[in-house]
Amino acid sequence: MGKMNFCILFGLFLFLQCHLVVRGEEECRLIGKFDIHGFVESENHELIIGGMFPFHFRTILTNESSWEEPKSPKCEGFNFRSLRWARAMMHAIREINNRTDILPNITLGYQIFDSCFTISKAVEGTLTFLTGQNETMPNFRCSAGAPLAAVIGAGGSALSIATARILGLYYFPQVGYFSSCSVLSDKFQFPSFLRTIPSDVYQSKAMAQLVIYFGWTWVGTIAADDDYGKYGIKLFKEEVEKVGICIAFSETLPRIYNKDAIQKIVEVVRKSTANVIVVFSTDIDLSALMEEMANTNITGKTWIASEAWITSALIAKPSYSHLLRGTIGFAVRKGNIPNFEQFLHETHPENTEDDLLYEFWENAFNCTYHADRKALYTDRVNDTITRESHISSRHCTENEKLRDINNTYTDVSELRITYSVYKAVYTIAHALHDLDTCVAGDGPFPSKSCAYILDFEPWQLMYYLRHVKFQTFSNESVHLDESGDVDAYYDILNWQNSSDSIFFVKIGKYTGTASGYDMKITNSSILWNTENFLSPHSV
Ligand code: TCR
Repeated sequence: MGKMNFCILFGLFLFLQCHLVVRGEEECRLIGKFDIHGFVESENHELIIGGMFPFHFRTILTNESSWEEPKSPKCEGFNFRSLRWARAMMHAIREINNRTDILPNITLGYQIFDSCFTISKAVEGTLTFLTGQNETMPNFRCSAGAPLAAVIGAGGSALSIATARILGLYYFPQVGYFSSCSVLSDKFQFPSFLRTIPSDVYQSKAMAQLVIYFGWTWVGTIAADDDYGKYGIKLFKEEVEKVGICIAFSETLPRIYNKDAIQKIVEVVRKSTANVIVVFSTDIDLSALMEEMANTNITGKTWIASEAWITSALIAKPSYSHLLRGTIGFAVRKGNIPNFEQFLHETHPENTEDDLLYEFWENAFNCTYHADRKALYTDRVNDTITRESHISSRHCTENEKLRDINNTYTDVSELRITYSVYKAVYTIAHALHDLDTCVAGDGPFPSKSCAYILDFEPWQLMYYLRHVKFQTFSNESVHLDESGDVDAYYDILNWQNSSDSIFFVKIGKYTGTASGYDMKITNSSILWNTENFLSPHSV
């Protein structure tokens, strides 16, 4: 299947390229209008790092007519958490530019696109990176005013899989911050993909070990209908079935909202005698089910969470706490990012030209920017996103302050994916630094030569990325194995609640390597969602 996808994409890409070149000779026009939303800081920079983040939750289906020029679909549903991730990339780049020990003579810039959690948008962004926006031939040297060194992203595994097939053709470095699917370790299929989040091989095994540890032998599973959910739950099932644990039910979340399908899952959960339910999904895909579940009287279930929803504010809502307290799950390593909180608080739309920040402000403060205050913004918004209908018509004033509100964007209590983004930027910066400090006559390339920082080939940077080794401010040592993966480490968290909030308590940890694993759990710290507050029976 993988090979076939690859051929299709490659074929499509060649076709598009030919099409563009032929037309380009006469009139130099692009087919389709790809207006991509994001952040750019690329002037007066020697090198650019590309980034892709899901600033919106989805694209909107439109009734495209075949007699009109194709347009990129609009996006909707602003994702505060993802803005924090992107700001971590900008913060890391700013920090590296101020450091004298990493790339002292090079200033890095960035170009960041919105993937809208959608494969087509991510592919669009990738082509934009490679073609240099209005160039009709792949030419990443002209991407954004300075050569593009590497790309961070694309986001979820399905998006990274699609984009890695294109970038892989050029052996162009791509560093994933939360694409955790096990297939991405396959260097035959994804030769230039590396990541700073562990492969889900370890998480699926860790979940299986957790179920075995508590002696549960009858569990239900729910998975998102994407590569992440499907691969993750498949591996989990294989692991538990080896030791005779039975799967009570196995449900798939609908990709596009569908009330009937959701209600069917609710009924399956209600009727099942399994009290332990393993859920491999992102928070976004899971939210509709939890909303429906919270309206029922189902209690006494213990939910096992995959990393993508374990600390999500979208799911850890106080109004769901009767249902979800007691949840246990895995979270990737938490890290410290110096001065990041302050950097987040400096955010203000009027300090920048970035229209995404206007949209953020309107969503965060439930106010509308006056049209003539930012005419450009309004035009762009109408073209690329849909204004949220829930936003009040109250005009934004000068007085809104991020410190006055409780927003996921400024919440720095669980910097996990954010820290993974930060590490991805540092991984690239250290590799570039190593490339830059190569000594001629002692280099890794033919005749012991070196690459030149202002004019290197993507595969030359790949060499350095694969050998990178550095220490973060949290004293974590980062290096990538031959599959481009990091070692697996997870905190095991348990959801406990006070009257008006859910908090995440660390009850153990899990480390995994190719040769084995180590899991430590402190049973006495766990809060169970059962009547007698003891571990549930699920046999
Ligand atoms: N890997 C998922 C996506 C994902 C995610 C997240 C999305 C992960 N963690 C946190 C939102 C929030 C882990 C994937 O598709 O690979």
